Amino acid sequence: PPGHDDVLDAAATFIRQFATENPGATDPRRRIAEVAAEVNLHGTYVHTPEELAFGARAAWRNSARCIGRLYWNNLTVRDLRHVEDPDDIAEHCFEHLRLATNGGRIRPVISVFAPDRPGRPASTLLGEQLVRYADDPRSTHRVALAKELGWKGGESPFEVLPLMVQPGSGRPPEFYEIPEDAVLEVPLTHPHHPGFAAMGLRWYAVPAVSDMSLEIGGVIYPAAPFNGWYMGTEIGSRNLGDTDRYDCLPAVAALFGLDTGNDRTLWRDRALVELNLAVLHSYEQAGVTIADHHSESTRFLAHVEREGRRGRPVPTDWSWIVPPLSGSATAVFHRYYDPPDPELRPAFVHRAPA
Ligand code: HEM
Ligand code: NRG
Repeated sequence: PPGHDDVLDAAATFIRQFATENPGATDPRRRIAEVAAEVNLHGTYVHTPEELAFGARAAWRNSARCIGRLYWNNLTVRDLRHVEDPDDIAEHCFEHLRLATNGGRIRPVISVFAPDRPGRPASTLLGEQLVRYADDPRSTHRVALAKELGWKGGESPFEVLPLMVQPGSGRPPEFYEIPEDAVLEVPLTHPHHPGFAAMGLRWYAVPAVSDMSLEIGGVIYPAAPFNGWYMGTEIGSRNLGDTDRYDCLPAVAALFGLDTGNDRTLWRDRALVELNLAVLHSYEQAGVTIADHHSESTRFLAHVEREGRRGRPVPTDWSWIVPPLSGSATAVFHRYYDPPDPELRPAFVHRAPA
């Protein structure tokens, strides 16, 4: 755990940044003195609600792998720092999903639960996202854990895993079935091929990442699930297309009668386009927000320009930003970016999987 000096350094840096970007904030020297007194007594300090909201938005802005950062300042921040009990955490996560789903008009939301404190680690969420499917090869460990805890399920395709909460006390995890009304899903259809629906593919509306800690000014919030909306390629290229995920390209190629006998017929490439088209079409038909990779690329470059005008760098990881379909046909491909800085804070930081 970070010592007093580390916490104080990180806190002072953050308080100064907060003051620079929020005209009308308390004099940073006074606030830093206040924080120092708190840290000397308790080894940590409490952010004001304004500091917390700014810190969460700045962490998004600093996420070098995120193409969606144009809207970093439009993040609904739920201040749930008083919530520590696993049952209550689960209930608030369900409410997070309902708020974020918003009937299909997805809203970017983060729920910030109790932070770590010296000698008192906070509760955490187990698993990559609030919503995940049991038959997704990425879920193997979590399915095993859920079954160990007594979960009966995981038999049918696209079954939603229960939410699992690891109490800070170190007691065994608890699991909670996610209520149906908290999970909006979209069955996939194709705009020109009526046979596509029979493949029985579907995906959920809200990608809510739950395996990253939010770090602000020396305070660690290990339970801070966040979401925006999907970019279609995340589902169409990676989740459904990757061979170690749902591996759907052969089935899509068969449906469209592509010659899969030879790599050079580009059947994988053509199947990817059809699958991605089906994803965008289906979400749009269902009234669920989704971005296509061309528009999202253009928006990202607008973000880079705007931040440049404000004198701020935009740390960016090219290999994550360029979409996994038609990379060179998108605007983000053709340039270099400010390098990512792993030390930069506020930030979302990956927690080791349980
Ligand atoms: C990563 C899009 C909102 C934080 C990504 C990725 C995409 C993306 C395509 C790459 C994911 C992958 O390849 O697996 C978007 C879109 C958003 C959005 C379209 C719509 C508003 C947000 C929000 C936050 C966020 C609200 C946090 C408050 C991140 C982080 C990563 C990421 C931390 C890296 C995840 C990792 O390392 O695994 N985003 N994002 N994004 N995004 Fe966003
Ligand atoms: N690729 C993952 C989700 C990662 C984050 N993507 C977002 N985040 N769009 C997947 O489930 O496909 N977000 O906060 O909107």
